[in-house]
Amino acid sequence: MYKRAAALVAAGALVLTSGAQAYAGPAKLAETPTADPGNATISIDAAHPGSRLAGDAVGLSFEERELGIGNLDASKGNMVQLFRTLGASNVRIGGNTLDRDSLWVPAGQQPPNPKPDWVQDIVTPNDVKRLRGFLDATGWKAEVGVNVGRWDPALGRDQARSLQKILGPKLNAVECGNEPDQWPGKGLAPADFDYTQYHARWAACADVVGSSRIAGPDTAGTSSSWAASLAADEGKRMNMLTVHQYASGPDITIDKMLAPGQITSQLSSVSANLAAAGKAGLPMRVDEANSAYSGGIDGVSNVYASALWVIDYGLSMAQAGLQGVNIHGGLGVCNDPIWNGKFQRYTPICASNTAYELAQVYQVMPIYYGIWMARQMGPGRFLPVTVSSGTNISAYAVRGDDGRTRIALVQKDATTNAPVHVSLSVGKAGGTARVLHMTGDALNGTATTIQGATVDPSGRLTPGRPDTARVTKGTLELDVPSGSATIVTF
Ligand code: BDP
Repeated sequence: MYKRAAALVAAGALVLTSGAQAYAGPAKLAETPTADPGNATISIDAAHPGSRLAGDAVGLSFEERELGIGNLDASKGNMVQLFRTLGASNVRIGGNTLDRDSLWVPAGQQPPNPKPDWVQDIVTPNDVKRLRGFLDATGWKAEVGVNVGRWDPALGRDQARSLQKILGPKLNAVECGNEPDQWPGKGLAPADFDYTQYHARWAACADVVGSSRIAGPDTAGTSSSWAASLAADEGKRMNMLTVHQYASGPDITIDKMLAPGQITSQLSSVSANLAAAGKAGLPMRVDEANSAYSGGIDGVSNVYASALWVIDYGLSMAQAGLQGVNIHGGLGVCNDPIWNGKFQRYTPICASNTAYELAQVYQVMPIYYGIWMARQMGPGRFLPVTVSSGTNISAYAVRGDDGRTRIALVQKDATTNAPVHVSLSVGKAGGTARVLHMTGDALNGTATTIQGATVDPSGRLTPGRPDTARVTKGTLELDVPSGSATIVTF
């Protein structure tokens, strides 16, 4: 049991009045008295809307490889519907397979014969056309990478131009390479590769992109200073600052992932980048994120607990001033290695067997439901929230652009604990609220439902009828299951 809901109090303290530059570092925890276990007192300050929750705040991220092997195809399977179910957002295509494995082959040219040893995937303008069809069908927009790790000026130019020409208004930005801070370890740069050398390579890519629709640097770590340096040096040629962040490495556990300090430490580790983005006038995304790098961890990344984590993560990052986060995944058979023997435990979407993988008929993992819940909160502006509870609960409030107020409660204790009684002061005298619950059988189980419903084979999610709760004298009283997420809308 937690002495106090640190993340919650922190969430309240972190509420910002303007964009990215406002986040000044980890919030100091307010000294709220410890409340009784099993209760939470939460109040919303409806009079002081703060930072913006963008409509596309929680998006997805996939590997370049998916283009090369023909995935994200609107003419097949149920992926279009799975994207529509989440609602139009931002998808980023890149990852290790961009620079390390993928060779761009321009229209009308043949792949070299024999192929260079490193080539695992060939990507052509036809693959980008397929992506355009997919974006048109889903209403999503994309950031897509150019191979800069293995820079070839002629191919780089053709790849950048093709992305712009084919994707047109569906292209948010071109990304010049993936995780350049790790290129030496992948044989893509000399051991002494530093920011100056990286900057020269980035500039060669930016020159051929020739527009200011560039996102970067997509550094692997948030601790690298390259993002801040690039924002300062090249902010005018960019339209987004991007870094990657995984909650942890192989040592992740459910307890660690859901501990109140987890979100505060993830927030503090992007704070320098966020400040640099703000200074350069750039929006910022963590455009590749998930619970644990190296494909995630079995029993943590692929279970219900990850759905609770992602709601907290996505909303807290947005509240701190990020435009959004992109949850990374790979489109193989669920829990099987998909390439280079690598597992994708963290992927939101995967296939139940090889036949379905080839037909592009997918199922969803628990984290998908968490993304769906977070997506219900926007677009709008965050409202300050204060929380006092003896349980591990966090809360976010948003005044929607549609005029409604939405409150997300993320209760992160074991599902076997007693329900938590929440008294919610909403700053509004009366009325009826709609209440939507995401529940699971166990934090370490896979069962996840929203108002009793799961995603059906066509990719649709039709939650059961929402519960209702009355606001009486400005307060709404409700019980939330332990280990659940709730969205209250009024
Ligand atoms: C990142 C890569 C991505 C990997 C991921 C991981 O960009 O391709 O799949 O790590 O380790 O560094 O899971």
